[in-house]
Amino acid sequence: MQDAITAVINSSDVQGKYLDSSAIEKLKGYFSTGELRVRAATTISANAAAIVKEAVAKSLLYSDITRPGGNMYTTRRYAACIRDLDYYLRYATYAMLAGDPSILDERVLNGLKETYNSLGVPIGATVQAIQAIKEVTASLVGPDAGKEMGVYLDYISSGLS
Ligand SMILES: CCC1=C(C)/C(=C/C2=NC(=C\c3[nH]c(/C=C4\NC(=O)[C@H](C)[C@H]4CC)c(C)c3CCC(=O)O)/C(CCC(=O)O)=C2C)NC1=O
Repeated sequence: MQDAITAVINSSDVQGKYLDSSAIEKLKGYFSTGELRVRAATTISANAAAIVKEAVAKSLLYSDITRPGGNMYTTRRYAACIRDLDYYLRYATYAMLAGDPSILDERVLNGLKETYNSLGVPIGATVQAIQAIKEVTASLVGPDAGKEMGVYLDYISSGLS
């Protein structure tokens, strides 16, 4: 896993140089939003179950997916779906704190699309639910932190698509 600081240092190290002005700007941007990130992560973790529940209500409930024959039908599969959405929210929060998406590639997206395809989990509906999480989260943490969370929730969405 990488974060905004190691990303900047690694790329300077590869070139055998001290940090140049664009690297310094990246670090400044990261440090100046540090408090925002920590505050958003605290709010999200205190409200995670409610965020997922509201996102599911906005995107999946009362659709064919929750009826017999749908991939969320039966309590076991419904629970698996909620659990997956909770993973996406939690890992997006980690990535937002780190200011870097690499943890998403390593722990979430690796092999996920293949798993979903082999189990018949609908990717379009999953992406809709992730987009609903993005909206609900932004309304809770405010536009600046919401935008930052959006970067990582979009990263998961495009990794699945
Ligand atoms: C932390 C990283 C991580 C991820 C991301 C993860 C995902 C993941 N989701 C799974 C299943 C599943 N995922 C879903 C999800 C959904 N079905 C729908 O119709 C909805 C659109 C959607 C929710 C938004 C369902 C229903 C299953 C069970 C499918 C089945 O067994 O038939 C499985 C198969 C094994 C299992 O059932 O636990 C994995 C590995 N596991 C991990 O360890």
